[in-house]
Amino acid sequence: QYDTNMWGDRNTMVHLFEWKWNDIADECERFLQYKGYGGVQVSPVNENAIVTSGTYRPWWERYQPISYNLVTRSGNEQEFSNMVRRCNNVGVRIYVDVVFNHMTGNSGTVYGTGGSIGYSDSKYYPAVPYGSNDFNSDCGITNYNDAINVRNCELVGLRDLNQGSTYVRTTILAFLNKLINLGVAGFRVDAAKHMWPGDLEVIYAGLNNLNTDHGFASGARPYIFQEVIDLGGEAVSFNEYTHLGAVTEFKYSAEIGRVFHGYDQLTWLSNWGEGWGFMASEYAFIFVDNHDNQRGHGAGGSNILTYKNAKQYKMAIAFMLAHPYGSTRVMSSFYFDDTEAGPPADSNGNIISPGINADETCSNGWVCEHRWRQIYNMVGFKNAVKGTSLNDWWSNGAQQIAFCRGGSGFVAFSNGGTIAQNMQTCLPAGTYCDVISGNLINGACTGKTVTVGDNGYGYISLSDSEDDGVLAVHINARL
Ligand code: ARE
Ligand code: CA
Repeated sequence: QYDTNMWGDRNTMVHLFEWKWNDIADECERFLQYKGYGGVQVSPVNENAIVTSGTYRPWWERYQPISYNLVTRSGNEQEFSNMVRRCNNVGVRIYVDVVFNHMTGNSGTVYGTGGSIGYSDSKYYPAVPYGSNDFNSDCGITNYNDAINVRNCELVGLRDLNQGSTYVRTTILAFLNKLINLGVAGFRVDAAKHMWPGDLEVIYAGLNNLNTDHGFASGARPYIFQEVIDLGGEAVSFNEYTHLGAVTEFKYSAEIGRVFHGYDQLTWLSNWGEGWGFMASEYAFIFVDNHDNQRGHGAGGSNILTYKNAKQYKMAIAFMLAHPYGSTRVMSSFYFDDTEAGPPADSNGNIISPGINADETCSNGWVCEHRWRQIYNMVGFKNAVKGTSLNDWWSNGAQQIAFCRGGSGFVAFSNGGTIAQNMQTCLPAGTYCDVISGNLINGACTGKTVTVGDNGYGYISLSDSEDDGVLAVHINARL
C-alpha cells in the first residue's frame, strides 16, 4: 500500500531515532504540526533484549526482539498509546519500525526491556511464545548471491523466524494489528529482503484497516515501506517487493551523497530519478541518510552525507525535498563518534530527553536535524509545491542548477561559484522570503528576499561564502 495517509498537503516524515514516546508526543504538538511534518517513524516499539557493551547500551539492541510486549527504553504501552493519540490529534502520523524477520542474536539466555527472558541458544521465547519449530535452521547468511541463503538463514546471527508457518504469521499479525488498533498509520518493515515476498503478501493481506477513531478514512490501508537494500548485483531485487508496498531506494542515498560531496557535478541531476537507474517514483522510499548508513552500517559507505558535513548535507536534503521524486524521510539523530553507542542516557541506561534551546535547536546530545531551519523550511516547501512537476530546469553546465515546481516554488543550488543573475522563478509577481537564509515572521523576512516581476523573473544571489548553498522561495512565503 503506497498512500502514507498523511493529512492535507503534508508529505514528509521524520525518523525520531531512539526518541521516547512522551517526547515525541510533545514534539508533535509543539513543533512538527506547525512545520508541516506529516508523520514520524519511531524506533521499534516491542520488547528487545538488553545488550550491555562497556559503558553503554548500543542503539542496535532494539533490533533484537524478545517479545511483542510494547515496552522499550522509549516507553511502555500506555505511553505509546498516548503518543499516537496526541500526534494523530494534530495531524502527525506514526509509522512503526517493525522487526519480525528474526528474534535475538544467539547469545545464550537474554533478558528483555520488559523483564521477559529468552533462551536464544534453544530458540525459546516464552513471552511470545516461540519455540524452535518456529525458526529456520542455524545457518548464517554468507552469500548474497543466493536468495535462499539470504532468506532462510540468520542475518548476523539473529534467530531467523519462519514466516511460512501459519502460527508465526498469526503471531506477527496479532502484533501488527494491535498497533493498527492503537492508531498507527503504517510500518517500516525491517529486513524485508530477508523474508519471502509470498509470505509478506499473506501477512499484509491480514492487516486490519486503519482505525477510524484516529481520523483515518474508512477502508484506509496501512502504509508499508520495506527495507530492501539493493544497490544491484545481488540475488534479491527490489522488484520482488514493489507490488506489495513502497521500498527503500538505497541507490538514492548513495548517489545523492556522492553528488553533493562534490564527487559529481550538479548539472548531471537534470534527469535525476528513474534516469539514474532508480526504481519508479511511486514505489521509492527515499532519504539522504538512515540510522544505519549514517554510521557505517547498512549500505552506501563513505558516499553517505550526514549532519557531520552540515553544509553539503543541508543541500542534499533541500534537493531531495525540492525534487518531485519519491516519498521522503528526514533523519533526526543523536551525536555520535562511536558507531555502536546508543542514545544519550544516564548511568542506569535511561534515555535522556532532548532539551530545546531558545533558537529551536536541541541540546543534551541530540542533533535534531529536523529542527534546522534549512530543513524544516524545505519540508514546508515540499508541502507548498505538492502536486506540481519540475519545470524550467537551468544549469551553468557545472556545479550550479535551478528549477521551478509548477508556479509554486523555485530553488537554486551552487556547489561551487556564485550565482548573481536574473532567473525565471515561475512565481506570480511579488516579494518572497528565501526560506533557507531566513524565516518569514509576522510578514517580515529574516533572510534574503527575491522580488519577482510580472514576467516571473527575479534577481537570484547566492554567493560561495554564504552558510548555505541553496536559495528557495515558494508561494506560501510571500511578503
Ligand atoms: C548486532 C551486532 C552483530 C551481532 C548481532 C547478533 O552488531 O555483530 O552478530 O547483533 O548478536 C542492527 C545492526 C547490527 C546488529 C543488529 C541486531 O546494524 O549490527 O547486530 O541490529 O542488534 C543487511 C540487511 C539489512 C540490515 C543491515 C544492517 O540486509 O536488513 O544489514 N538493516 C536492518 C536494520 C538494522 C538492523 C537489522 C536490519 C537487523 O536497519 O539496524 O541491524 O534487525 C550489503 C547487503 C545488505 C546488507 C549490508 C550490510 O549492502 O546488500 O543487504 O544489509 O551489506 O551487511
Ligand atoms: Ca529470514
